[in-house]
Amino acid sequence: MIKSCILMLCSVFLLLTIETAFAAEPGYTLIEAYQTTAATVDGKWTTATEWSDAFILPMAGTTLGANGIWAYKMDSSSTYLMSFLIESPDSTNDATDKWVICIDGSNDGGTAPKADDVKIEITGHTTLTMYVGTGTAWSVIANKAVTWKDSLATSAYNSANHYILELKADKGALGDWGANPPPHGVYVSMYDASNTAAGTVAWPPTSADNPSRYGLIASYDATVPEGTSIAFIAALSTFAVAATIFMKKRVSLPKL
Ligand SMILES: [Ca+2]
Ligand SMILES: [Ca+2]
Repeated sequence: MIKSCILMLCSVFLLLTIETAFAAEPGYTLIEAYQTTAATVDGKWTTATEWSDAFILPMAGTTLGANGIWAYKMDSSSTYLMSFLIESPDSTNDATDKWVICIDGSNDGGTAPKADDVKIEITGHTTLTMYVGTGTAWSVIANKAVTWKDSLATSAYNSANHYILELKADKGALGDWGANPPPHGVYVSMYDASNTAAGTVAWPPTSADNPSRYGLIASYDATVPEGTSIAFIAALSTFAVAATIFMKKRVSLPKL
């Protein structure tokens, strides 16, 4: 028990150190899970366990459910494909519905997007636009081999028909930061034009235009045993995040 407590405190300290060093939005942290199953980009859970090997977070609040979730995992086998899943409660096809994923590749923050920051924006369920930072704003660039699909489907998190996005992006092609391991800044959002009261629902609830307040992919983890779900319940508490990482790491720690 004493060893466990020491390890827990070390994990918390390490995470707090990481967050301080990289100035990410406090409490919005995940780790890069290495996949055991390759996702099929078809806008739905192709199998019941397609995303069970990913790090899964609530889009808002602390509950994984119908209000929205997102998930991230990595295929490091050859092309460093980042795979993303976002589920929105949205069920209406509007021309200005929007998905956004931003990556701060070098995780160097800044209050405006820089050359190592990319924004992937999908509008109206039809059109992908990609941007790179200029130092002061976003500039449109050609799609860097990002593949995506969204569709109306059900899932274990929402039994009603709702929009589900699946997207893959090759780290090595996205930006000049290359296929480096984390840390990376990350921001994801969804917007339903039929629900303007909700507005843009984002993780973290900040701005795509301000990398210094993105969330943080703090590190990577290749120790997830095959078939083990690492679905994450509560993202808002730094200590909960640290505890979760501790619980995962504990599997592979040598006995003291
Ligand atoms: Ca799928
Ligand atoms: Ca909509």
